Amino acid sequence: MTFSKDFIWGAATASYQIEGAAFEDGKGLSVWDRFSHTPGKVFMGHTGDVACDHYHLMEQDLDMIKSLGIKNYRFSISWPRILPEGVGKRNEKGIDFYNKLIDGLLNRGIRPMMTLFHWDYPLELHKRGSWENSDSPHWFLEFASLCAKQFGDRVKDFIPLNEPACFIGMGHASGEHAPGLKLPLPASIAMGHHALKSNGLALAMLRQSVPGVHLGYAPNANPVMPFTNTPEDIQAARKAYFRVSDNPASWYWSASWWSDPVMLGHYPQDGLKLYERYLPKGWEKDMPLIHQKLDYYGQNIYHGQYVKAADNSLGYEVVPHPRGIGQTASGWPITPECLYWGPRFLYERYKTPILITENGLANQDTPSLDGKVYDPGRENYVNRHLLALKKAQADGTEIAGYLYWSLMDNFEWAQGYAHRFGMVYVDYESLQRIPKESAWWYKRVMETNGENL
Ligand code: GCO
Repeated sequence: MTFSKDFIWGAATASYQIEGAAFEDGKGLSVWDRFSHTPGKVFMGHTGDVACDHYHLMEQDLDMIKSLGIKNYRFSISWPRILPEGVGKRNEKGIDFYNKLIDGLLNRGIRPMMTLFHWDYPLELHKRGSWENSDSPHWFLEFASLCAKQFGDRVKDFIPLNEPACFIGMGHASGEHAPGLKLPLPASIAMGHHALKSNGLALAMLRQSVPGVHLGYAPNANPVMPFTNTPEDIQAARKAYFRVSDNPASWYWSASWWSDPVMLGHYPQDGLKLYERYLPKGWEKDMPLIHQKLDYYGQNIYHGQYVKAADNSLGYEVVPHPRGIGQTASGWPITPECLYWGPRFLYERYKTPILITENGLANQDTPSLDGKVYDPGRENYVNRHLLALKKAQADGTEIAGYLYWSLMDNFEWAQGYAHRFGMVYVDYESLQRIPKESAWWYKRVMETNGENL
């Protein structure tokens, strides 16, 4: 068995990471605009003010996407670009920008896959309490409805939320990301619930108002993988993957907390035991709304951790990575089997085709004297991860597709421009784009539907 005929091959980006034009054409501010301008928050004081300047270079980028053979392109909407204050008055120039992007994609035969929210939360709504405010799901619904109305005639793939674990946890609990808050548990857990409710409201609305829509989700949680293929180790890994952490400082790193409510209609039992008391009053009545049918269940997967069965209270123990394991330029271990076990365990639990909404690596890329950018490390990484995904499919896991993160080098959040995740190299001074050698290799993979792997 191989990848399905209608396998979704493509690449992904996010608005704040590539667009630039942060203060132009009526765009409102996001929490990232403020955070990146706060001294000490982002590597070397980098900001997304210009980023890849995709806002101005969009036509050229569209031609590039086409030339790279990318048929499915996942991008996100900057909420304050189209609703400068988050709700209320809309910004026509922002809406025009996305209309041109969508039309440009469709004219070139590329399917637009729209993430509604990839972290650039409107600063005005942040001031009103952001996700903690019980009105916030309705603010999100207003934004999502505007997107459905303006773009839903042409866009048929919507992913309302990207990685709630990160924008709630890293944004509002650990404070490493915008808006940089370190809130106590009751606040951050309530925020998480409101984010899930926002997701539910948006999904239900999109299902109703966009004919022929496909709906997804893009959470993240590093897969846990069995050290050996014994049933005991496999069960230990499954258990560890879906366990909710009892460490209050890292409660949000959990596959099940963010996905069981959406996919199964309830919070995981172990999580409720620990954190139910922090959920907002009346949370139970939101569960039917939070529980929505998805057409594909997305996951952003970059690396995983091995465990083996153990005779302790958890039933498993972490197996350290082998000495000298390959690492990406961001220090992440290279563990290709994460694209086997992650999808397999998620499919078993949620019974919905798996879309890899992000996978990729940061690499030390720099143009050579001949002007080309050689990145065999990226080819090796993607090749190995795709083989693992192919094996998962062969073993019965339904895989909807694979989107490489990222189309081009971009603003890597708190790491600024230090990490290059792109298939296309970006010179941030001249804004020149150079497809890396891996991009041409990936083009062949997509053309042959992975047959050449
Ligand atoms: C994500 C992030 C991306 C990152 C990528 C690499 O969805 O994880 O949203 O924006 O750039 O994951 O860290």
